[in-house]
Amino acid sequence: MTEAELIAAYRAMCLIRVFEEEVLGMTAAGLVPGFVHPCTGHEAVAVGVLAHRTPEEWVVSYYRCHGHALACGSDPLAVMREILTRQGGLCGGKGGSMHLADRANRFLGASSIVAAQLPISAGVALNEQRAGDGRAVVVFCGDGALGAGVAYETLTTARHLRLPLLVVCEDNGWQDHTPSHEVSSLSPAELVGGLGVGHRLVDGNDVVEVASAAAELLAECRAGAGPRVLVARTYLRHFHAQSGRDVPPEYRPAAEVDHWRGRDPLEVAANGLLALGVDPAPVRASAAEEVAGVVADALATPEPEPASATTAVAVAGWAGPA
Ligand SMILES: Cc1ncc(C[n+]2csc(CCOP(=O)(O)OP(=O)(O)O)c2C)c(N)n1
Ligand SMILES: [Mg+2]
Repeated sequence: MTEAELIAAYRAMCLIRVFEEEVLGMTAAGLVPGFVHPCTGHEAVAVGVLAHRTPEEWVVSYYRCHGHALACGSDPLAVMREILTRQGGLCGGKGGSMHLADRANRFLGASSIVAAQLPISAGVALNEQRAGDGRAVVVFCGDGALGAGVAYETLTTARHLRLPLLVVCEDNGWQDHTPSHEVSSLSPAELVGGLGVGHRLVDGNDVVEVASAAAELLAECRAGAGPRVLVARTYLRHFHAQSGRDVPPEYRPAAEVDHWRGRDPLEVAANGLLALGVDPAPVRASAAEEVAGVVADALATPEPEPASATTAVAVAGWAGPA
């Protein structure tokens, strides 16, 4: 990464972090309908991978999707309005936190059903392969999702058809309230390796390492080598579906939390900037200032008119179920 690229990546990561912290604060205040799955700690994965997708390439996500949408280029105000279910939200304020989608930025959508995004993304990759334009598709998933039956089917089918699909596994070591090692004795990399799918294991808290591996894997996908998996080892700073700013202390071992707090992706990137002689503080401050404006605007936006409930929920021309 060049200095300018690292500054841009650091700013994007800061924006996601502050955005998520604001969302958690508003969740605690009862302002956010439904569940919120924060991505604090995962920022380097979203920003590093999406630094290398082209604007025409589709991205598919899961419920922990705010950072993915923002890193795809979605307007932070439209994302915040969607999470708060307000007018002008990405989906008209009808989808909420877990169902962000932004066609203009080729963010196909997020699924709240664990692993459901994987076969969907394989279908998109099949479409891209048939179009023959050399585009790849990026899909994000958790480490638990790779244990689902559809993950096996997606990877084996994608390998057989040589689909241009980059699966990005955000391996945070947890699956809801259960540590991953209590669910499977195979790591994501072992599981994927066993299926014969090419993969890379990276430090998901180092945006430079993530970006460089993603660039290589995306190039392989575009060149017709078949699917690839990027396993990014990381950690969630908050917890699964948190309803306030503070992590309940009984939830995670303190030593584990401390270990990962010492490996914060924002600090890793900030240290990289300092090593280049760049002060990260104003970069972070400008991201925070932007988010403060977004929060104020979104909170001042009214909820959708009830009459809009039936608009834009079906493909134009579709007459409804027979
Ligand atoms: C099909 C299905 N089963 C169960 C759930 C409940 N659930 C939501 S998230 C989750 C854990 C997923 O863990 P992982 O894939 O590691 O993603 P993470 O939440 O850690 O990002 C479960 C079991 C669900 N949403 N969908
Ligand atoms: Mg997980």
